[in-house]
Amino acid sequence: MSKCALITGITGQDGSYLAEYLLDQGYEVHGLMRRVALENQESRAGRIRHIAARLRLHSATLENYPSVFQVLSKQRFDECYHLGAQSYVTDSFADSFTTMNVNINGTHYLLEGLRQLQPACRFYFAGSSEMFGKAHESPQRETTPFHPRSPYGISKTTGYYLTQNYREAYGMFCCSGILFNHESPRRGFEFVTRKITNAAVRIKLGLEKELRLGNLEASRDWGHAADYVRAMHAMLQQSKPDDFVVATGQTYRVRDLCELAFGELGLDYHDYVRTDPGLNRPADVELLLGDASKAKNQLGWSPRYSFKELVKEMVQADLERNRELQRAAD
Ligand code: NAP
Ligand code: G4F
Repeated sequence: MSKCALITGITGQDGSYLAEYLLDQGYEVHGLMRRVALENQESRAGRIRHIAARLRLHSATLENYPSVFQVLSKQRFDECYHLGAQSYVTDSFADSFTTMNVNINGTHYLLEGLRQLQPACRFYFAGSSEMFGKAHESPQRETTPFHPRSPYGISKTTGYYLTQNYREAYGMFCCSGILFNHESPRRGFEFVTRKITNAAVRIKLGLEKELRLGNLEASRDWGHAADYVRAMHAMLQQSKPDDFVVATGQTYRVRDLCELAFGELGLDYHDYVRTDPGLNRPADVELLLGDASKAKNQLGWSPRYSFKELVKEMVQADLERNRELQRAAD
């Protein structure tokens, strides 16, 4: 019989790649999706439109227990991938209370709902390298102490400890993936990779003149989302629940990303990128670099995409999309 999985955050970048991956593995895939007030519902859930007919979507929010409870009451799941979150660090400073509510309480509601209704369901929590924050050592691994630098980082650290506590206190199969930054052509436009690839393309096409960015010296360990969802799945196939760092082991500055993305289009980023102090965060994470040896050794996981391939794919996808928009406007 095929396995049944629930994905929270199925409309997001990772949710869409994970849904595709699980469908390919023969899973029955369910997703939790909240209602949003859009004039045109066609533009809703664009990342999963191509697979929507194969998914079972449940209307719910992570913001209250009854909403989560009603989804868990009507369907039995073998695995639950909890990806739903307010995931944008900048916004977590602007609206820390929503971030805390969705990311901490949402995780707690789901864990408690599973404990009450489906304690055998395996649980994946989307932890983050933002938990390391002002990192105490480099590279960061599973044993590196946490030092979060944003409301988002604090919320994810709390989610990590909730997940650990449900594993230790109730014997549930609960895992946290401590994932470093991962991107793709489906990345939201507010994140720095997509902001850069899209702007570089629009400058190349004569649609924009410059790109304003904040901290160009911040370094991140950037991988591809399609690689990282394989690690999430592998964690829940282990004989024992555990936590894993997922990263490429290479770090680049935002500045390096600009050079590569603009260079892909034959442009020199110095001519177009302007720094804007208004885009700096109250506290930033300066350097992230992950050591994924444990995931490599125990899960047999390693990334397939290089940083260069990732940036190239994102630039090409933005080029095609912007050209299509131009054609449609003509
Ligand atoms: P994303 O694209 O921002 O997707 C977030 C998802 O959460 C969306 O489906 C969103 O739904 C949903 N969501 C937000 N608030 C919700 C609520 N109140 N109720 C129900 N659903 C809600 O994020 P992502 O990049 O795919 O990341 C997936 C998870 O991994 C997140 O938890 C993120 O914090 C974590 N993470 C990401 C990275 C990374 O580099 N991408 C690294 C480490 C950890 P809507 O479509 O309705 O907004
Ligand atoms: O792309 P970012 O917004 O990603 P950030 O803050 O690293 O968070 C992402 O990765 C985390 C994993 O480590 C996830 F948990 C989280 O959900 C999210 O997916 O910013 C990356 C860096 C930062 O240092 C930021 O200050 O880029 C710097 N940056 C410089 N100028 C900018 C900008 N970031 C954004 N978003 N926009 C700018 O204009």
